[in-house]
Amino acid sequence: MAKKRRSPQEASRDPAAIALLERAEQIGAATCFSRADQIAPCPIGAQGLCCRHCAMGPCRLVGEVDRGICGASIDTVVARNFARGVAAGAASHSDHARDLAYTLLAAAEGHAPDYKIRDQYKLFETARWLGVRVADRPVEEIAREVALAALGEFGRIHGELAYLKRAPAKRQKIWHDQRIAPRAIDREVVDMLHRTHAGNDQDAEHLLDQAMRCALADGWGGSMLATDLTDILFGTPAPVRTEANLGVLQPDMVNVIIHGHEPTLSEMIVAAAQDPELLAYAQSKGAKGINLAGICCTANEVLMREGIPLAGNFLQQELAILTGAVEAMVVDVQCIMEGLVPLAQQFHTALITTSPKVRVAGALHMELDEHRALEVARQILRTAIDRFPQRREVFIPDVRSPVVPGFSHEYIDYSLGGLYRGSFRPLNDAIMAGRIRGVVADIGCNNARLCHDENHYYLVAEFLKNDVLVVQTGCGAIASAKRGYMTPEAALELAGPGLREVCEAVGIPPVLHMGSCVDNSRILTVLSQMATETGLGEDIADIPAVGMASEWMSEKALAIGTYCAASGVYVIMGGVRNPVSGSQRVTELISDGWEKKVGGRLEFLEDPQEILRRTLAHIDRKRAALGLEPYNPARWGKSGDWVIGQLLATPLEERLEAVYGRR
Ligand code: NFS
Ligand code: SF4
Repeated sequence: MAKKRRSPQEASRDPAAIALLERAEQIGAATCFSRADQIAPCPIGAQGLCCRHCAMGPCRLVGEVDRGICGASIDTVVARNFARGVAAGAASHSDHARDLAYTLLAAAEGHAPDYKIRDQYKLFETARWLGVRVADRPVEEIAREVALAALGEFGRIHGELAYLKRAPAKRQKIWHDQRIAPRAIDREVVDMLHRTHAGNDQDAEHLLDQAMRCALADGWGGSMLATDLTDILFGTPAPVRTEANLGVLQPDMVNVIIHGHEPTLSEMIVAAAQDPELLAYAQSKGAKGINLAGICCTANEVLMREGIPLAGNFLQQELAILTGAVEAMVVDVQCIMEGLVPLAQQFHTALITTSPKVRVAGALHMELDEHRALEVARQILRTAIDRFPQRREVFIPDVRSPVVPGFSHEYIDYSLGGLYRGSFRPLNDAIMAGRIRGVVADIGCNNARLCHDENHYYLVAEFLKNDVLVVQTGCGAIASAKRGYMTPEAALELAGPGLREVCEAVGIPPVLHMGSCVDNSRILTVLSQMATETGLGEDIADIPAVGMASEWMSEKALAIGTYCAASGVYVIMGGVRNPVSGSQRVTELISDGWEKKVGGRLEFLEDPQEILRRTLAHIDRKRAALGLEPYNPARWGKSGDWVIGQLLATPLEERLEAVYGRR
């Protein structure tokens, strides 16, 4: 059953994407957008009702059929499908962390000469959490032991993950009482796969408890380690100013897109792109220079630390190639569409895989070797430069926005403390006083079944109007970057009066880019620090905050949603159909059931207005539970700066609407 073909304007809210979708139609190129129009989602699988866990099946539990051949119930099948998704997501983030630990180990032992310890302070802090002695020892020795201790967390024999201690005491107690404190990262993933094998754990609630434990091993294990190890090797982010959207591609330069998730090779490419020899080589081929731009979370990693511009988010990977201006797209792991291959073949673009784990049939493979990483990066750039003379027609939409990313929790701490001395006190005070109504983390993906970026744009703008501070990572962050929401100036024009006062005082944008998807661990750290400061209760669940992935698509997003819920957060997965809707019981277990057990809940909601309504209601409920004054925007906004803000003739959001059309 083919669906109706969407127009470019129905498929995306981003003008650069719309222009390139029109281009795709002109030249008859297929993209994930056109394929989404062709393939209707299977209604049985979409509700979690199809089991393929053994070869007696697949069993499709519909109509009269309420058990599989083995007798598995609907609740079991739905819970198993969900839990396997969480395990895959947790495995992805965590395996990424493992590779960084090996890179740190190689650097510390002197086998990876191109990598250095760039942030010693972060190394010492990580050492303390992992129980590695710091005092008066050579940095390499500490780094080596930190890498080994990090690797130890994957197969820890006794006890539980070291980083659980970073959560508020009350949260740790909940995990212990519920017996969901993760023991070792690999163990929880393997345990989840084991339990979901045919004929094993067949109690939906018990399966879902393990899904929480497995997800926690990601959030407070794999992802948190990935963030720390990346900061140690490449530096802890601080604000930089750069640009976002496909308009960052340069018509007269060799354009190289770095796409995927791991910064290990892309950081080397950033270094190699400054090599005078390669610049001369590019010039010898008629190009003015080498221009790098990023897609997905590799983009976020090098954006946060090096200020490399963003080309776009998940649904823009194919569109980048459609510009005809990309000489090479270099990919590492995760979120890489195989659809890139046929498209790259229509152009002069070299699609280059680089991870030992990821090959794509039809792509060039140039594998990252840590012993000679910079040399591999140089070879990749030479390959890109060689393609430049083959370039034909170029179509780069003139669309880009300024962006100020780089908000690590350390930087937020510093920027607040810089004014008031110390920690998250000012943020807590602003929430307690009602200047900031609450906090929303809008994270996660794009989904080709939805209108690209629409939910992100709409929800973030609404939250700002309602004095809600927004923090973002992943492709949601890239959406806001492209939309112009991530500059301090945006606060003047978009934010409600209270939020605007705070942003002006501290000099931060009202939407904070906190990094890649593994950097959702930074959000856990911020929430933990807010909960341990006085005034907002004593646990993450007490804070007036909501997490959401308003256009989610990946299993990684399921893992993130689950570990946030298990950490006490109300989480909304937005856009597409509830993947556990086949079972009323599972739907209740992950919402009301989890709220009783762990204080957080997971809901799947398709309608963005409903997401907005429930988010604000939850924030107000949490405020009331803390005994805070009800949110009242009329109290704020009398400062001089605000009056100047009022004088700005047209608010930014209205100007954006004039360009992009009203929602
Ligand atoms: Ni997160 Fe980052 Fe984007 Fe979704 Fe994919 S890139 S890891 S999974 S699509 S946000
Ligand atoms: Fe069917 Fe049971 Fe096999 Fe699943 S595990 S495919 S429900 S027989």
